[in-house]
Amino acid sequence: MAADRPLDAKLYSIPGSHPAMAARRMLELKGIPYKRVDLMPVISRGALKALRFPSNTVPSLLLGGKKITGSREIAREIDRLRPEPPLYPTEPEQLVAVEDAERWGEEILQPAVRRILWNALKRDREPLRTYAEGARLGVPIGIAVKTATPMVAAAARMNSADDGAVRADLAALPGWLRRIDDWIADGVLGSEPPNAADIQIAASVRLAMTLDDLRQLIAQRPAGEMAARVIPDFPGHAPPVLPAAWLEPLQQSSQVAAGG
Ligand SMILES: N[C@@H](CCC(=O)N[C@@H](CS)C(=O)NCC(=O)O)C(=O)O
Repeated sequence: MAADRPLDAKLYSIPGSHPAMAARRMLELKGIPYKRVDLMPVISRGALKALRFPSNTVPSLLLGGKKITGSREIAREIDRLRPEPPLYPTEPEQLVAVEDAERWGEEILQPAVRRILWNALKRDREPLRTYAEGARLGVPIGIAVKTATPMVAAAARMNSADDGAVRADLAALPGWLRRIDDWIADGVLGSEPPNAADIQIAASVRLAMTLDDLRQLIAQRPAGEMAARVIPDFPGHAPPVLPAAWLEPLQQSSQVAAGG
């Protein structure tokens, strides 16, 4: 039976990468053993290009001899090769809802959380070492952090993590969290075992919760609880560093949600 065929998997990741964490959880959920290769941000692009993956971002996965790039593409290929437990519902209306939520998670939430993190790391690169916990980067992490300033600047620039964009992301975050809470209430998200949209969205919410600036404002609501359940451990911890004024919309919305 195809489901029982041993699968050879090698996952290319970057420390702190939330879509790579999503791919890890999917592989774990399906019981597919994998080898993880940790790459340094920015440098990863050249490495993945040289390895001839379809694109130069992580997650990239070598699975059963096939090269796949992208968290949504990986979800589909893993589900095709290992159907149980399913990552997508079979009922057509539910499938559309889960695929819509998954796409939104990848296209809207995921890049926003990436921008927020790089903006925070640009202000203080010291927490980088915590995101690299357990990673094998080929250089001692102390040296990597000490020499990280140009890499962080390049990553922030490549991801458009400028102040204007990140302030706008933080202003939009309350609405995005409400949308996730609503999906949970409607049963689109929050299934057990998690579906592809749960994992895609949980990875971003969980990464946001590694920032002290955001964790308390997210953790108590359904979106935060779902993220912690789907991804119990996400290495990384960034002390407060974002301007207080940028966090006001989120603070106000969490007071409203708490009835304060
Ligand atoms: N939307 C893509 C995200 C790909 C992506 O931007 N990954 C980041 C890490 S979170 C990356 O590879 N960054 C390295 C770079 O752009 O140099 C997915 O879900 O797979």
